[in-house]
Amino acid sequence: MLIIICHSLYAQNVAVLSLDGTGDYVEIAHSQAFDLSQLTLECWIFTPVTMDGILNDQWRVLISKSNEPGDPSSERDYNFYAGTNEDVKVTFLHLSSSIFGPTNLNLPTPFEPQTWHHVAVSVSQTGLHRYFADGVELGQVQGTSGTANRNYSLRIGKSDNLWNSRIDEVRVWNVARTQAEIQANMNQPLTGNETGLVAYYRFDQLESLGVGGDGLVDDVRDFSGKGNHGDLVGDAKLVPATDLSLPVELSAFSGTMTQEGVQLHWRTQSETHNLGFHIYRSQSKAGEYLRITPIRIKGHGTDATPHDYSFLDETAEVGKPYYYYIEDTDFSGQTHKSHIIQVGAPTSKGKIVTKWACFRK
Ligand SMILES: [Ca+2]
Ligand SMILES: [Ca+2]
Repeated sequence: MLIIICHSLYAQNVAVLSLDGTGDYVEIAHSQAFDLSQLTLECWIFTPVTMDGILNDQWRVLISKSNEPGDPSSERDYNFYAGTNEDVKVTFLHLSSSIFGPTNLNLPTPFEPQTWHHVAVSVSQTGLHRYFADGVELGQVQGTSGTANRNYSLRIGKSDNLWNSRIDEVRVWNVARTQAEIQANMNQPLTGNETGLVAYYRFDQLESLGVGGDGLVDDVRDFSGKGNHGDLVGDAKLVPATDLSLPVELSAFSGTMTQEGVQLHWRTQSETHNLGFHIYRSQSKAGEYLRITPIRIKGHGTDATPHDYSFLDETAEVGKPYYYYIEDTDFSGQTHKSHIIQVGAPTSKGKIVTKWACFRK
């Protein structure tokens, strides 16, 4: 039986970068390490809840290396965007580049506002663009080959528009990473010694590293060891990874099909005013989801220590695929949904495969 339990970054994560969309970003001086002929850009994003401060058809930049907005011609080594629609769902990922050519790909399922997701784009030496969302490849687009060679700063959260939400674990690589490589470490911190890593920002604490010449404790360390430290600009700040105004931080959610039904397990990293949980199930990812818990599974109120929970879905039939999410309710009655996991049907060899999804709610 194959069971993969996804442990999110939460276990080690202290803080994340928070940007309000009105002049906040992180500035990293140009370095030759950023003159790339192939690359991978990746980060975790907490999808925005409003459209405030957003220009240019709701394309929001996550990581950029380009000239200033308003300069006569748009010179972009590589700008990685998340695209949103009017519902403030993230619907596509986009790389705008004067070097590698602009490409974008749609998400099959848009990201809901105020949910954490991992996003990545890679460009190979031949200009092949690959996009990934939560470790799943969205597709490939052929661009052009070339080498980024301008001296513009690398910026997190700013180019011709600004990201107005949280972002974490920003990584820049000088290689086109594969899906397997992205999946292997998207949910855990890097050591910093990984081959091809040229910049890595954890945003867990501010330091005084002399960046920007301001002498302030407003610098973010580059954990790649390449010395590409960054400087906070504007109101950019670090906020606790736990401060998301949600009652529960879920660090694992998995399901296993057994002869007795589907055994669900989840772990909370901390809870705040948490009344408890209901489980919803569907036979297709798009729904309709129906509640399967007859009574609410009691939470632990407010508690900063992890708790494990389980529920056996006895009505699930062996061999059928099922989709589940957890809904938690706080003391004020507000509810929040987790992401969806799929619990699969037996394979031809008779083994049971469990797929998982993970998140940092
Ligand atoms: Ca962090
Ligand atoms: Ca500084």
